[in-house]
Amino acid sequence: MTYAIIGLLTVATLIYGLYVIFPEALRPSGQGAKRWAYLFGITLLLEILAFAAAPLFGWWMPLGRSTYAWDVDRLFYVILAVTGATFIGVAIVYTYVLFKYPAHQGRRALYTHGNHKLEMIWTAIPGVLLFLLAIGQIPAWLKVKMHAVDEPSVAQSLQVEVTGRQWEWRVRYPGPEHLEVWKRDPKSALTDLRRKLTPQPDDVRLVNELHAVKGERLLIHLKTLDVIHSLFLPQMRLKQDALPGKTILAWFEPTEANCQRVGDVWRDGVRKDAKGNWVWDPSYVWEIACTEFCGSRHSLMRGKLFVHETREDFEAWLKVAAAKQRVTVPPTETKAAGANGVE
Ligand SMILES: [Cu+2]
Repeated sequence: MTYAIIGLLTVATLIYGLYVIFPEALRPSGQGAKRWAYLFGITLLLEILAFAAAPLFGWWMPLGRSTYAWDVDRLFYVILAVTGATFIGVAIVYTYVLFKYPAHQGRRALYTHGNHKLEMIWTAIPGVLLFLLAIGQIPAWLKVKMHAVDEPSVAQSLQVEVTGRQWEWRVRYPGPEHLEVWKRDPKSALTDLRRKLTPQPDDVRLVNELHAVKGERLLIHLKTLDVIHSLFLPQMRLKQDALPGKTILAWFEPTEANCQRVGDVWRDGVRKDAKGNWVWDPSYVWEIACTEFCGSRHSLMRGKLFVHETREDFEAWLKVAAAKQRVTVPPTETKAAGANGVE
């Protein structure tokens, strides 16, 4: 099916390319030739079929797994309906006109250039549609972009700093003791939020790995060290640009977990089945991507999102991660391993 569609698209592109290079070759040879009407009609039909079949082949967005996912999706579907209906309507009229009025000796085309009434109509209709969409998106925007940053809500949230650089995501969590301080003194969590999570010696640092807790808000202080990057968590429906010189606060709250502890590592790509057992499911591998073309290795700028089932599981992971980064390799061992490549 994929190959069939790619093949058809290639043929269509080739035909169009030939027409551009040799316009005479495809021009209707006689009176009343309708080949263009057929070409555009068939193309439209194939497009509608491909659109209808896409979800069956999994060519669609991943399911949303955050509290505001549906607000974003609803907006997407409304805009898709408006633009889709417009596209199909225009294409049908276009094909009909090609079919009804092919080249005919002695018939003159109708010129509408400078027709005020027509121009008013085709300016007013998109204007009204865009205005309605602009108003309709406000609730979703407010929900995603405006955060309640009062003391009780921040004390119950996790905070993390995510820094984009060419070409990786650097992630910094407060250490386990730091989290204990937040529990004892909720005000300090708010202070840390306002100070954009000032770096501390016991911070836990990771690369291309983001951890969150199911049912808990994760507040992200998003930065970049060099150019503009864009943090994209498809399953969370979070997409936020990182701008040089700015720390931008973003957030999401996952509604499902996707990782499980196995010894001292956490395995992602798992979900809980009806009986409460973890089962492997590739659709639960949740990628972090950069969606701003940021240089030659932009496509390698990807990571993984781990959502823990409980806060306890997250804290257990944080302790393991903190212990791991404190391990230093004694110099003798380094020498024996020939790590510097001289020995
Ligand atoms: Cu990037």
